[in-house]
Amino acid sequence: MDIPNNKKLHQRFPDDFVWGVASAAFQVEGAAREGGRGPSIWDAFNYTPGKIHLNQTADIACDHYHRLEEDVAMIAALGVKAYRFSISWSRVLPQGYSPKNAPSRADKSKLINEEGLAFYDRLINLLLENNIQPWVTLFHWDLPLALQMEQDGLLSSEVADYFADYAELCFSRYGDRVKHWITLNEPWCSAMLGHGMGLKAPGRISTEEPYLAAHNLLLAHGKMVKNYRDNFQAQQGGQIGITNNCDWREPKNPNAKNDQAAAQRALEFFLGWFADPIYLGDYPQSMRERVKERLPKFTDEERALIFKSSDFFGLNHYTTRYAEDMANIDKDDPQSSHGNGGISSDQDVYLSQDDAWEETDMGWAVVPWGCRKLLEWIDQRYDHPDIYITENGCAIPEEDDLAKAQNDSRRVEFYETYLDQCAQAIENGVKLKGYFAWTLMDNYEWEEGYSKRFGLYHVDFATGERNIKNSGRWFQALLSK
Ligand code: PNW
Repeated sequence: MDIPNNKKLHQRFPDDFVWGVASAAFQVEGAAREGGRGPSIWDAFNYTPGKIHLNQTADIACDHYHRLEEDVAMIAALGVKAYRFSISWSRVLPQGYSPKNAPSRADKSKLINEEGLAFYDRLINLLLENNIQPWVTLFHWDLPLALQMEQDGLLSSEVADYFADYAELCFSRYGDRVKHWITLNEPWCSAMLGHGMGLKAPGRISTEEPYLAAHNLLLAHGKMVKNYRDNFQAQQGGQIGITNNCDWREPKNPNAKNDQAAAQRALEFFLGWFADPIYLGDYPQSMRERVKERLPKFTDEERALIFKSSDFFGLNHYTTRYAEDMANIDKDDPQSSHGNGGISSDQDVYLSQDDAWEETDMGWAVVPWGCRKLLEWIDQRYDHPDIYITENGCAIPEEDDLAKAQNDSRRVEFYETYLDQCAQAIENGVKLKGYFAWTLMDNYEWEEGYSKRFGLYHVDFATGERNIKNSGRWFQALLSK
């Protein structure tokens, strides 16, 4: 195998740079109805006909629940020193409620599922024995189904308290060993794709719900962080933050003022929506002006809860698009319905891709410099926070075929070119402190089922067999320098 010379690339990152791989519970664990696990909104979405590619379910997925030792050995073999995974809330609290907050109708004898808690104990211990730091995401979209059905899920003003009590259980059980907590993964996706576009669970389509769901998620994040800081952080000595996702938006005509404004507005509607309240104290002015009464207002107490509530800036980044002011666009042009990473009529931004940009199997353009520009935008806007890229990676077509998957030079090139831009960002003064590849192994790609493969390891979903791809070997070589 031809491994490019990546020694120089590695040397451009500081010695204490955190190198990791990432996954999420629902995408890898399987064992959906084993070990006392309760259902989540994603189980229900799986079983709603027509929502998922070929109606595939995550009942088995990578069967990670039964292959823990093997999978940790695979992580260790890559040479990474950090593994980001998520806890399935309904595996540890099958009804969503903890003893602290359960309503009288809940079955009190079965609120805490010790078997589920023990699974993550084993995972954390195995990682530490292998010198790998656990980076734990508390919520990667899989809300317990009971909270959706009985409490209206993310639309309930009380949901934040359920998040906080679930998180407290995790801090108290695992915080002696877990020093890196991520409260929420990509609340933009839960709010916009789950409550705006209907693409992800719970599959709702609305122009109002996304803003309410996002508001409640920010409150949930704030309450989880407050509890950690008040009751655990001093003693346990860990860090806690949030991971947001954002694409880069490049003005289509870089010299046109209205395209520059459109790109800025698109970034504010994507990332500013969540990061501004945390770093600047309120939603972006552009959102306030355009979303008007559909955008909730923070009370003084809520504002204080959320302001400065992240110890680091977690970022998931995948792609770049051009942004143009919608006024430039002929509205009859069928292309103008192309979508704009949110509710079009709220933003008035038209998005497009360059014909010259290569696309991944997700249709996401490969634009490495967009990653650097986004890192620099964050650095400027939020006053130089410590940034961790908690996901970056790509799906490559035709990788069902093992031989093709193993020969994934396009993925190697993706990582090489994106990491080159990350190094440039560091050289330009950005405080980028870590990078997690998405993902450890091919897994359940949400509504795409098993049709999109992002892994450094190939998984045969019929047998469960795992095999390393060239990109995995490339990481091994990079990290062994
Ligand atoms: C992320 N978008 O999802 C998730 O955190 C992962 O679980 C997922 O497997 C991975 O990226 C690849 O899809 C995203 O539309 C889904 O901008 C959608 C978007 C971004 C990220």
